[in-house]
Amino acid sequence: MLQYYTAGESHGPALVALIDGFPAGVEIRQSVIDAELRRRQGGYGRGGRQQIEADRAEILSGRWRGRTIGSPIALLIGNHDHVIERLDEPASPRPGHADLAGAIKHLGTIRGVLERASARETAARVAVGAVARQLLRHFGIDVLGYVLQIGPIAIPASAGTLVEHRVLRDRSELYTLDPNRDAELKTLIDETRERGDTLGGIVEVRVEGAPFGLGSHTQWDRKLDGRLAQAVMSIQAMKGVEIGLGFESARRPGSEVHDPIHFDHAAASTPSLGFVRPSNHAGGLEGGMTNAQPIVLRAAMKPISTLEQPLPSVNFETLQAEKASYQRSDVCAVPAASCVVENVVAFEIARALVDKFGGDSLEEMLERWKLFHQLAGKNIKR
Ligand code: EPS
Repeated sequence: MLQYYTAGESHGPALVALIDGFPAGVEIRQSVIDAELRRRQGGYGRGGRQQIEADRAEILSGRWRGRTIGSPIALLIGNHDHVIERLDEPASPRPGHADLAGAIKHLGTIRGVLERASARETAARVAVGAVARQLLRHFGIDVLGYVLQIGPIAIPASAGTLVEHRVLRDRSELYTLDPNRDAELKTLIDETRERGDTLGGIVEVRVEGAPFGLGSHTQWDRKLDGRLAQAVMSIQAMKGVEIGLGFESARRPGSEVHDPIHFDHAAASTPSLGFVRPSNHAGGLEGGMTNAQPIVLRAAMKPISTLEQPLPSVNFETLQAEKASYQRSDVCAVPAASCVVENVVAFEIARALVDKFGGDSLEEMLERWKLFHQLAGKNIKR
């Protein structure tokens, strides 16, 4: 099974990720990982920390002559702001952060919790996803994340291919699909900063090229929609995840929710095997499995909980009312979150791909991929 863990504190020496179960024979380029890490650090609205860091991932193991060898892949991202031993204990927990619940849970300190709860950890998750997508590309699977909303301003996704949308996204400082509206969003972020406040938003991720049958209908923990929701919800500051029509599907009758099934002989040799759908309200997942349509997932991010104009809290020693602690933070990290969600989704797709076509090597996976499509084609003509 493909899996990963991360370790590291926000102001410790480094973040570390360990990927296990990755097939052999996949070319892994550090430049691909570093490009994703750079993108995560960017986006208008970031705070002072990103001026200090220049994230890059060192590949410590699992690769020989540029290709994976089937052994665990260890990644190391150094922290320039390695000052943990000089940092004090914050006086009061921040509403919305892990501070209060974590310090009580561990019979410990706020510092001991916030260092690990910090969204700095998402750098390690992005690096892991950037390794996973280097496997996905061999199967023609592409993943793109972008911002749909910041605070009250929605920037809807227009029609277009993933390639077209990537060009637009990369032209926007807010990672939306409409760079012409950047000025409006930047004004919103600037005004919010002046008030000492923060902003959340909604991001969307689209996956194209996934075949039929990733995930499973047979057991709760193998359903891919469930796995995606868990993986995305676990990202710092996420408060909602929806797939396809999501919550809107609860408001419509079945006839306006479910995607009709047609057959087009001309598409029989594509991953859809000829089963075309005029709509994709299911967001590419039916019964916990991919249905060869694009996977569409949205995530809602709450505003960053470290406020320059802090909310009421309680001093942890005196138990007297006191404003929450503030050092520095981002005003809006929604663009960065779109990069994190994109890479977290990429990893879950790679994991489901290894579950279905798994083997010890890329070569073996590719053979099984081909065989599955041959057999599935034959099976429908039974
Ligand atoms: C982050 C690094 C952190 C925060 C932010 C994300 O750095 P520092 O705490 O040194 O400013 O900027 O973390 C949070 C939003 C949070 O709530 O902890 C990063 O690298 O993404």
